[in-house]
Amino acid sequence: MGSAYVSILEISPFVEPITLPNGMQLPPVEHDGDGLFEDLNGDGNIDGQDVSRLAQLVNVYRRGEITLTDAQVAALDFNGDGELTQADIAAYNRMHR
Ligand SMILES: [Ca+2]
Ligand SMILES: [Ca+2]
Ligand SMILES: [Ca+2]
Repeated sequence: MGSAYVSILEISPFVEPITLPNGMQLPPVEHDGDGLFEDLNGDGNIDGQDVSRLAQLVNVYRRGEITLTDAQVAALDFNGDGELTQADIAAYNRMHR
């Protein structure tokens, strides 16, 4: 597990943070080694702030205001359907609340 976790960090799709249209920067961080980047603001805690950041990010992404790479979408695809949608916010809430 240790080496797998390191390799996930090495290929982080968020080497460059995502910049939202309002100027907020999101540097999502993998928190538990499952390949999903649940610490959206990268502060080391999983809490309500991350849920609201995820909701903001999904909203601007769905409106076409930001673009994400396939690897970034995969890292935030909390329900595993291959897309980043409102359903991932619900899935995130089920996983982390
Ligand atoms: Ca994770
Ligand atoms: Ca956080
Ligand atoms: Ca999804």
